[in-house]
Amino acid sequence: MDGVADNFLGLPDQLAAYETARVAVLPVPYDATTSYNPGTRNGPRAIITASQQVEWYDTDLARESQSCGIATLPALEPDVRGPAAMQERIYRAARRVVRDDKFLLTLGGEHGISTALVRAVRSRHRKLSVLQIDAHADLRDEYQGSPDSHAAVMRRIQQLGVHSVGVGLRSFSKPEAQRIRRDELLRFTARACHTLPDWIERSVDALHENVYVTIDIDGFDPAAAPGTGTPEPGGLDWFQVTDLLAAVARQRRIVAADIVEVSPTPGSHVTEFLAARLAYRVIGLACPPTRRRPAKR
Ligand SMILES: [Mn+2]
Repeated sequence: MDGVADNFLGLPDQLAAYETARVAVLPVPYDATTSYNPGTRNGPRAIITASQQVEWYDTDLARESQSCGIATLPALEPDVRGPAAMQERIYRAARRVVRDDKFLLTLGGEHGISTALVRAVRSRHRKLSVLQIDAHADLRDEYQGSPDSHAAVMRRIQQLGVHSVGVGLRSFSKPEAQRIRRDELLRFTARACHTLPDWIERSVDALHENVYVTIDIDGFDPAAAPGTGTPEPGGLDWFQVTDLLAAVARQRRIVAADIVEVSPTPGSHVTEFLAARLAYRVIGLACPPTRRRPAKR
């Protein structure tokens, strides 16, 4: 053996080739607007390295999911001209994948990248909702002078006219709380997720036919995912998040996803391993094995 290939899951060439893969993993090591602990630029690299230890057999799905083909794209370099130029660069890279009819899984990087990703996915998929898993509401008009800030990403997505549902929230400002009420946004706090028996059902019911899933890793409890810029106590656990995703996949179509705000911490690989397992689960849920197509005549 030549050793493990340096791509997502460490796949051999025939499963990692872009032309035939149903899934494209896009690393975006970008953290220009991270407010507290920069380091999410190291997220994609750490997640890909961790993914090479992930077992291909998914015990919950009771199948291997890598056979759909998963191509790992080159990391998207930051655009030195600033956040607006970076948004455009991300949009173009994502649009290419979406136009090629592949499932786009983006690894951040900071949460601000999701605006461009959602724009690209919306150009292909109508009836689109965004499902946000996050500790924060991210509904600020701007943050630290930047409209492209991670703390404003769900407001930007709202302004695109894209419907969204949020879960796991437990840290937001008074104006954000007022916006949630005034605009009648469906948002489940982490407390609600821990106490209401039907939060998953109600979340899925509210989603449109096609779903973009944006997972800020800080939606998880810091015990499960400590490596992130702004950890908040009282978060979701692995089974809450994966049960939610399974319910979405059963009743809607997950058309693309991102996992953002992973900030590797020296001495602990917990967060990037969780992110790698989660990315693989999302792929497995979104791209179930297809029946063999009839041979072309
Ligand atoms: Mn967050």
